[in-house]
Amino acid sequence: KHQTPRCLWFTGLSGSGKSTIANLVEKRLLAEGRHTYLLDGDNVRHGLNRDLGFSAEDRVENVRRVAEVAKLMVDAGLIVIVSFISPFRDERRLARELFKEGEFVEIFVDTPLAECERRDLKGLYAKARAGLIPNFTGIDSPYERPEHAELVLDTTRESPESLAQRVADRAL
Ligand code: GGZ
Repeated sequence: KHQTPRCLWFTGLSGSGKSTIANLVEKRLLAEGRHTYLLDGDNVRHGLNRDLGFSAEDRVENVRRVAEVAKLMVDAGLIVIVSFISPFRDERRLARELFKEGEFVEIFVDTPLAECERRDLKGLYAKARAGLIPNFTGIDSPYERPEHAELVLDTTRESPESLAQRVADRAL
């Protein structure tokens, strides 16, 4: 089936819903016969980037490598879905600059910190508040909100399914 290669780049806090929505987008695109690949912490931080932690420097390198891999996959014709906190504006700009006009779609999963912390699905915020996880994004490491995202998703007002449908529509 014909497809326009793209990079769907999710950014947002830990627990904002990036992975949930990204996985639903992939399902939706696969159901339409598209060829996709999902890059996220599970398949990247345990392999290619297992030498990297969560210092500002390591996050920048994490995101730089992910962007380069995404670029290769887009060149190979895939719709690449990228799901990392990617907290710094500069590194997201550098990622965008690797791609042709229109290929890079920045998707800000704009769940407020208070809501991520209230949900705390993995108990990480509680640990971070207790000082057990240093450099935790939103607690003692910054998250720079995107200013030019193509899509801003409000998970407090819309279901993951309907948000995923809106993202998938950008790639269909
Ligand atoms: C933020 C951390 C940290 C720290 C471990 N800060 O909710 P999760 O668990 O599954 O997603 C978070 C993930 C973030 O990794 P990324 O590669 O997306 O980050 S970045 O783009 O900034 O490089 C969280 C877990 O790793 N985690 N320690 N200190 N999140």
